[in-house]
Amino acid sequence: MLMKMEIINEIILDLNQGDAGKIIKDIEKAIEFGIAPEDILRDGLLTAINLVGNNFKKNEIFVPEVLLATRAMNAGMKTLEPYLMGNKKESVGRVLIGTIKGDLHDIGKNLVKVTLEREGFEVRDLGKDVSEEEFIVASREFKPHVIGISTLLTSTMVGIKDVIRALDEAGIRRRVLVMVGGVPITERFVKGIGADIYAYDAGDAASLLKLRLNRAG
Ligand code: B1M
Repeated sequence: MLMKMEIINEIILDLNQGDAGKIIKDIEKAIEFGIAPEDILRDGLLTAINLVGNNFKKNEIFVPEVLLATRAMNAGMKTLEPYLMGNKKESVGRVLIGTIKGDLHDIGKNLVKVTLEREGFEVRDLGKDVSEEEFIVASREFKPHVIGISTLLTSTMVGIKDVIRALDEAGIRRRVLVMVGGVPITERFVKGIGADIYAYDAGDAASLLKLRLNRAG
């Protein structure tokens, strides 16, 4: 038990120090030790990035440190991804996902993507800073059942409304569900802009989509 906590604490430390090389080794060590990938994600990576977020808010660290931590987070997620994926199931629906125009935060969106894939969704990821035109072009090609939009900044929230308007004008809106998530998002905001689903986190996104698309777990 002590050993498990020691390895998890090492992972938290690696992320706080922005040590991408060491975090890969420590995650592999944790897997070898038999720690569940879900625990490594929740107790290690997510705990650590939340600590980084709090320190950033308190001005105890600044953008360069957050960027290093992000690099370590991405390296950690990449290492963990194959273990989180498990056995790929048959597609239960297509989801087009992206972070809204002007917003460069993508860790949460990436986590939603991995979680949905793990639950059997086919996901096309448009990345970050995605414009309404990019959502339209990709929707025409990929024909998603759901369009997922992420934002972490209050200043970019309004852009989601522009995507919904553009989808409407392109005649796509009535064929898709629009799911929105990210730190500043609320149920009320989602209703107000005419989106369909507010998902609090990645797990919530997967269960709500299964419910709405009527796909059994
Ligand atoms: Co920035 N940043 N950042 N940042 N950053 C926040 C968001 C902030 C809250 C920090 C703070 O002040 N406490 C603040 C926003 C304040 C606000 O708007 N009210 C902020 C700011 C101000 C900024 C800059 C403006 C800073 C500056 O330049 N002065 C700048 C903006 C750049 C831009 O986007 N144009 C900036 C830059 C950056 C970095 C580039 C350094 C880096 C991002 C790197 C990257 O993502 N590739 C960064 C980071 C890492 C953060 C914090 C510390 C961590 C975010 C994160 O990854 N969390 C963040 C502080 C915080 O959130 N507490 C902060 C972990 C992730 C797993 O959680 O993304 O919340 P999260 O995702 C969750 C849920 O929200 C949900 O599920 C996920 C988990 O299950 N979810 C969805 C997310 N998307 C979803 C979509 C869905 C469903 C659920 O469906 C489609």
